[in-house]
Amino acid sequence: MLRKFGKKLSVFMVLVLVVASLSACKGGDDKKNNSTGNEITETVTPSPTEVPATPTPSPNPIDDMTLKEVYKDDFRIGVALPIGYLGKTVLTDEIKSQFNSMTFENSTKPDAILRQAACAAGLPGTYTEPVINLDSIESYMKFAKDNDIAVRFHTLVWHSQTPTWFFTEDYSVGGTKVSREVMLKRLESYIRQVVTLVEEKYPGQVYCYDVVNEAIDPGQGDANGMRKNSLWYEVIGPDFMEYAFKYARQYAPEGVDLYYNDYNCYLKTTQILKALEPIKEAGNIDGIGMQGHISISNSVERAIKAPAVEFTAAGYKVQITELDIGISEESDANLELQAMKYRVLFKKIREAKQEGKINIDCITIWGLYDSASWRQDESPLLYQYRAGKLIRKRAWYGAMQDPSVKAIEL
Ligand code: 9MR
Repeated sequence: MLRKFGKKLSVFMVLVLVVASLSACKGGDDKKNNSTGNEITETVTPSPTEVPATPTPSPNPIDDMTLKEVYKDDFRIGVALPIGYLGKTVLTDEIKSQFNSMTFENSTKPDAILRQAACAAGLPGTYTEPVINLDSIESYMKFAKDNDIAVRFHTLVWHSQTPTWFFTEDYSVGGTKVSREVMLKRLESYIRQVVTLVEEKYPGQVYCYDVVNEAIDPGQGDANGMRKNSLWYEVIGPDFMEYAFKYARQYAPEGVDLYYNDYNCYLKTTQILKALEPIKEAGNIDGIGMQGHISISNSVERAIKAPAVEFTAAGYKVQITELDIGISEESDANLELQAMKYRVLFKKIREAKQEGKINIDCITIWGLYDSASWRQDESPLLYQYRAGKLIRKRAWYGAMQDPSVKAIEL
């Protein structure tokens, strides 16, 4: 009896020690980031050796479930896709079963839609009526429709992936910049044409637009924290964003949500809310998209949950629009830490949704598998693609709330 009790006590003591050492490692997460580029770089990462092994049971019942089922009462689950996956059933089968929202990773950005030769050749008729073309997304839109996958459109207005020739008199790269008035007309025309064409060709399929992407960068000296290294800012002025949302509201069908989308939102929450205030007052915005390019050493609470709660309190819908969680090196321990981070993130966001603290509509993973990711060196996604097979990583099990992945942050 006593021996039995002693045995129980020592198991208990071991557990206490593990928990104590885990909580002692917490807090490294908040070590400062730099905000260059779109990704968050950390100076401190948790030590992989502190991660206990968490084997997956075999067979694992989770294998027969899907992400969109697990979160069906809470939010959509999205994926960003490049052109080129259609026809590869190993990819499309998984996309169909797991996701109910998709974003084109690059194909709905202005540089993919605007047609320079036709713009230049059509002058003067095209001077304020640029030529656009959406043919490249045709088959994907059909795939999305056939499989009940709603589309979030990324992005109408951005300083990047928008050709410089779009801002010049003759649509040439080195041409003279047009006036503010002309650029406002081009902006109106671009938004009108794109939104109208999307609705005409694919009625009801796009459920939200990123109207403006990454326009706020408080480090650049603008009084309202607007990014200054942007041709939109340079040619139109800081109010280009208000006009973009005004036009988007004018042409988007009722019920289609209009989003402002940005990275590192937790480092500029106040500035984002301030810059969006007039747009909100005019009734021209519905939500804020938080990109979510983070690393295993970021705190979910600080980097994701806190700004999402604040945006919700200010009356916005919220989406995590470009989630990927990077690791510095692809070791088993790091992959496990990544799985834990995915688990904690999805868990915290779902709980906050259920408590009414975060009005979240969708979490989109920015890509399907690691080697196709823009951060491929950091293996940030839920799948690997090897020898023609799509393999679910521990990260997928974490996002699925598989109990074999610990729901703690190190
Ligand atoms: O993932 C996209 C990558 O394929 C492109 O090369 C890159 C070019 O700008 O854009 C990436 O997507 C970006 C997104 O549109 C906006 N937020 C940051 C994303 C990663 O750079």
